[in-house]
Amino acid sequence: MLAEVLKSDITRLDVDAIVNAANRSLLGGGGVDGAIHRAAGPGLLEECGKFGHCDTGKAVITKAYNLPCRHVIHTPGSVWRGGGNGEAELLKSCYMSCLSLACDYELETIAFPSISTGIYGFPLREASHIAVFTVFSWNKDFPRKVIFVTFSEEATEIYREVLSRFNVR
Ligand code: AR6
Repeated sequence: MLAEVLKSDITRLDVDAIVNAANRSLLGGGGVDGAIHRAAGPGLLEECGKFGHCDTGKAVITKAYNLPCRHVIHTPGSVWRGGGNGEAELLKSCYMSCLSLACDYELETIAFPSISTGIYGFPLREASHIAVFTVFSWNKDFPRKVIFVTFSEEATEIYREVLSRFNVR
């Protein structure tokens, strides 16, 4: 698996799929979800509405409308409630569900934001370990490359440090 950390607004990336840190209604919100819906335009909301909802830890795939990427994979992340309520397992499940869709659709490159670490309050360091470990445990043919998209200096440093332990070439 090829993997890199990129500090960027995920809506600007021209990749096969970007992941949206959504909520179970799939009807948009703040954070990266709001940015993705704003940049994609109303077609995305209309398509999301057809799913009804999506459980925490699962994922759905849509078209990308006005975004430069080809698909958007929407996954409702786990809400942090202190750590003893299955939050880590659910966050891992988010990454697995997205990777599984990328595999089904034979997507080469997928970009993840740091799911659950904004409004949902998941501690960044623990979330980055789950993200990187889950991606490197994935051993199917697709995706071939994962981009961990960070939005702050702190997240960028943490992800680079965690990734450097796996990316020994
Ligand atoms: N590009 C890349 N990363 C971003 C961007 C962006 N444009 N904007 C924010 N981030 P959050 P959550 C980072 O709050 O915690 C929404 O209302 C941000 O710095 O977007 O999973 C949904 O509808 C943080 O590290 O998602 C849900 O209700 C990470 O993305 C709820 O928020 C995730 O922060 C989901 O909360």
